[in-house]
Amino acid sequence: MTNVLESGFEFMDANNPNGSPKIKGYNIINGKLQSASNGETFESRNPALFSDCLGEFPLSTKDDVHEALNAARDAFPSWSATPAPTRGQIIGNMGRLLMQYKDDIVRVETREIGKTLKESAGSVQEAIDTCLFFQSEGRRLYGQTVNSELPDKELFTYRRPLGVCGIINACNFPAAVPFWKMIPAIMCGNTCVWKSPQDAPLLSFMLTRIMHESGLPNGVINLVHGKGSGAGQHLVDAVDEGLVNKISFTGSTSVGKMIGEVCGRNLVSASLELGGKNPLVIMPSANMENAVEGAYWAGFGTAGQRCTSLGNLIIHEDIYDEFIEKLMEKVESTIIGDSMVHENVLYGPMLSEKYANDFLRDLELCEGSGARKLWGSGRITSDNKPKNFLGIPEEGAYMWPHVYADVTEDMDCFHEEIFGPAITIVKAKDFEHALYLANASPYGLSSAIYTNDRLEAYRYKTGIKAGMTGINNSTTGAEAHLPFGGVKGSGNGTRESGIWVIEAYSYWHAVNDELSGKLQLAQMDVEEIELIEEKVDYSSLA
Ligand code: UN1
Repeated sequence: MTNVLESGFEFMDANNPNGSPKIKGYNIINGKLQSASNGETFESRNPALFSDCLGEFPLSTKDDVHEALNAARDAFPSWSATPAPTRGQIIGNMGRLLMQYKDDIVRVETREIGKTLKESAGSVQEAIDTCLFFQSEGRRLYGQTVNSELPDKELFTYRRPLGVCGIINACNFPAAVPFWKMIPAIMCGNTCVWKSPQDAPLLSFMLTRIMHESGLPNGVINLVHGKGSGAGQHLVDAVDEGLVNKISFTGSTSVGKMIGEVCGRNLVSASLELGGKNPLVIMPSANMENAVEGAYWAGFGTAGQRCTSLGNLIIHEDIYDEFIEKLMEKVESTIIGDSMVHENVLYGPMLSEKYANDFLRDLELCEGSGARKLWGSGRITSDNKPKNFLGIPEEGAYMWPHVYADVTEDMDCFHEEIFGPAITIVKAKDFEHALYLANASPYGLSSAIYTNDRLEAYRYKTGIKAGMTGINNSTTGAEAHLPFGGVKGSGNGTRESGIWVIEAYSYWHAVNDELSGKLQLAQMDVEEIELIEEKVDYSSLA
């Protein structure tokens, strides 16, 4: 078994277009490159160009996951005893290396999941920002000194790590989201087993290698590749076996609920960042051009594949037709294609063929709902393509942008998340109705309103049930130092990012130090102070 830093990348024979490389990828367990115990592999393919195979990766077995968990457990005592500022220094090194390799990481992200280069750069920057933020949190992992009710006694609080964390993320932000999880986890002194997203194993392999280059000791982060229903499930099952102290998951609400149940019955902490049907309200006082731009980006940027992407576009009836007309001009001229080849593309392919199939299935909710379809025709093919599609559609998994108007609350497509380029438009009678509609889906992740009425903006932010709200902004675009997460069907109330995420990866330890040399009983040995009540008439002063 080779140490991760002792070898370069292993390239395989490939018939890739333009001679792009195909690599043999490995799990990284205790700093060693490892294949699956049964030798099985899966491929990672470029969704913009299926003929481009990025590499083969281990289809990890239960034994592999257990080996990774054991490595994380063995590494825990010495990592958690490493001073937090030193852990922070290693995290700072990670940020600096990400900056150094940023261009390459960005290109791999675009090649592996098809996001535009600009958006991949955003995702990598979010990972960098996270490292830079938590670098100095290592010097601030404060506890408190607390007064005791007894003399000659001191009380303290300390943040303690939880232990071994299982990390499972979706592939749409393959640099930002795992860093949102693992950076605070290791900053607090935990160790991790990371199940990489099945559709982004190369990027995950690259990032784990960079983490080791930063000076991270072996076993602190262990990477296993594979399927959600394979390695991912084995990692969750290990909670029942007492091998995991924390699961952090970003993905669908149904899988999140299953993980929450397993963690709940074992009293194991779970961070669950799940789906959204994010509402965006447009009021008549809004700056129309700005609002159209925000709605268009929220709906179709990233091909609608963010958990914060626009779901229900809720438009006040006075501007309904005008707004839709302006929006449709943009939608109809959307530039779609492979961002590695073409410039000014708004969005590329779906993240993978699986996401393409799931999207087409979800679209049926809209198709059969009675909503008025304004635009969109499923999968893009040579015979069925929008005017600004660039390239050969059959080479990848490309979708039309879809717009459904006159959606009402009784339709399934009002309530269900559609992960892809599709928005559902709802008409609101007035502000109260718009707010009601914004709260009527089962989710509560992101939300937004365009208005120039300050009272409306205030009422929206106080009345909406959501973890995040944009005022005169789109539903997407969280920053690395603000709390990220949702309520209702969007999560279990835990947060990622900023100082708030530290709660999710540490527990509070209260320590009391009795210096008096005797047993003093709290509550019982506390000196009681008598009330001295004088018969004074204060009303005579009034
Ligand atoms: C996600 O889709 O899981 O706020 C994360 C945003 C991004 C992160 C999205 N910064 O849209």
